[in-house]
Amino acid sequence: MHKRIWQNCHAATMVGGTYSIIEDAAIVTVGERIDWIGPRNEILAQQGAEVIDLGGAWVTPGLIDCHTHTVFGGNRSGEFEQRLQGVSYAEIAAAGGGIASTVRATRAASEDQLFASARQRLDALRRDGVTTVEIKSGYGLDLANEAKMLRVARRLGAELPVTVRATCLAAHALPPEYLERADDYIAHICDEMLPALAAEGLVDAVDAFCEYLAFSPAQVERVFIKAQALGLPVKLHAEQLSSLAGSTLAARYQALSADHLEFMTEADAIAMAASGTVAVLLPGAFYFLRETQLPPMDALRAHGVAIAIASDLNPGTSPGLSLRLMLNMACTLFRMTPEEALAGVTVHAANALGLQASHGSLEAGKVADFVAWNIERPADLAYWLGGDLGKRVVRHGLEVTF
Ligand code: DI6
Ligand code: FE
Repeated sequence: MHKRIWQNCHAATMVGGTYSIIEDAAIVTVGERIDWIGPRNEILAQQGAEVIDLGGAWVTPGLIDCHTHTVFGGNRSGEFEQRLQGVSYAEIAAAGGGIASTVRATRAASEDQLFASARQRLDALRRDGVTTVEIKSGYGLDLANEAKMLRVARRLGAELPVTVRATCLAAHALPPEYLERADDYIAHICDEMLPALAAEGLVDAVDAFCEYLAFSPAQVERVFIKAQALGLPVKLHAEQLSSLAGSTLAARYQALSADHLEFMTEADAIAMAASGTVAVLLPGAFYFLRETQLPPMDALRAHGVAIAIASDLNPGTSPGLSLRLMLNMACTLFRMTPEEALAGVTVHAANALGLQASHGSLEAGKVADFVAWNIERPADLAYWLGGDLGKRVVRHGLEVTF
C-alpha cells in the first residue's frame, strides 16, 4: 500500500474536542488510513514513502456536515421573497407551500435530475473542505420517491470523493394522500416503507420531524420503535419551533443526535447528556428564519452535551452551501468559540453520525481525511465569511482535485 508523509504543516487534530495542536507536524498515511501523526522531528525512518510538502499549512480533520437535505427538486427563492414581505414560514406551509412544494418538485424529478442538482450543491460543500456528509430523504413521502432520494444519496457517495451517510426522514411532513390521517401515514412508514428501504440497504439512520406542524412525540416514538427493531439508529428534528420534549424522547431511544433545539429545556439537556445524544445546532436555519430564541448554550455546556454544527442545507429554511459560513454563524449568533465550532464540524459531527471510531479527528488508525488550509491560525476558519481560503483536501489518503 502506498505510504505518504505529509509534512511542513501544523495540525489541529481535534482529539478530545479541542484543537490539540501539533506544531511542525508530520502525518504518515498508509493507503486510506493515518498510520502515524506527531511532531516531524519524532518521525521514524520511513522507507519508500512519498514526501509531500504542505507549505506551512494548518491541517484539520476533513469537515463533516452531519445534517443536510442536499437532495431535492426545485427551489423556494419565491417563498424567500414572500417571507421578506412578512408572510411566516407556518403561513406558507398552511397554504400548500413550504415542504409540500418541494415534495411536488422532488416527485416530478427523475433520479438523474435529482443527482445532477444535488451534485452541484455537494460540490460546493466539498470545495469548502467537507469530506463526509449526511443526506436525508423526506421530500418523497412515499415508498418509490423516498427510495429515489436515498438512491441518489448512495450514488453521490459512490461517484464522488466524499463519504455519504443516508438518513430516512419519511416522517418529515404529511403527504397529500394522507391528509388528516397522520396516524395512518405513520403506520405506513413503520409497516411498509422502513422495512423495504432498509432491506434495499438504503438507510443508515432514521429521522423524524417532531413539531406541532409535523408529528407528535407519540407518533415519532412509533417510528423509533420500528427503527430499533430493524437495528437502525435514530435522530430527531426537535424543539425547532416549540418545546415538545422531543429531545428527551430521542435520548430515551439512544438517538445519535437531536437537532435544531432552540426551544429545548434544561431537562432535555440532562437527558441528552445521560444518553450521549449529540446536540446538532443549525445556525443557518436560525438565521434564515430570523429566529430569536437561542438554543440554551449554558445548559448544554453545563451538562456536558456534545455540540455539533451543520448546514441543514435545504430549500426552505437554510439554503446554506458553506459549512465554514456556519462556523462563523455559530460563533456570532450562538456565541460559540471558534474552537467549539470546529469541534462541532469534526469530532462531534462524527459522533452525531455514529462514525466516531473512524472519522472526526487526526489520529493513527482513523481514515486519512484531512484539509490543509492556507491560514494563519485555526480560528481563521470561523473568522472569514465564506469564500475560498485556499486549501488542499485529502480523502482516504488521496488528494482530491476540484
Ligand atoms: N426542519 C427544517 O428546518 C427543515 N426540515 C425540518 O424538519 C425545513 C425543510 C423545508 O422547509 O423544506
Ligand atoms: Fe433539517
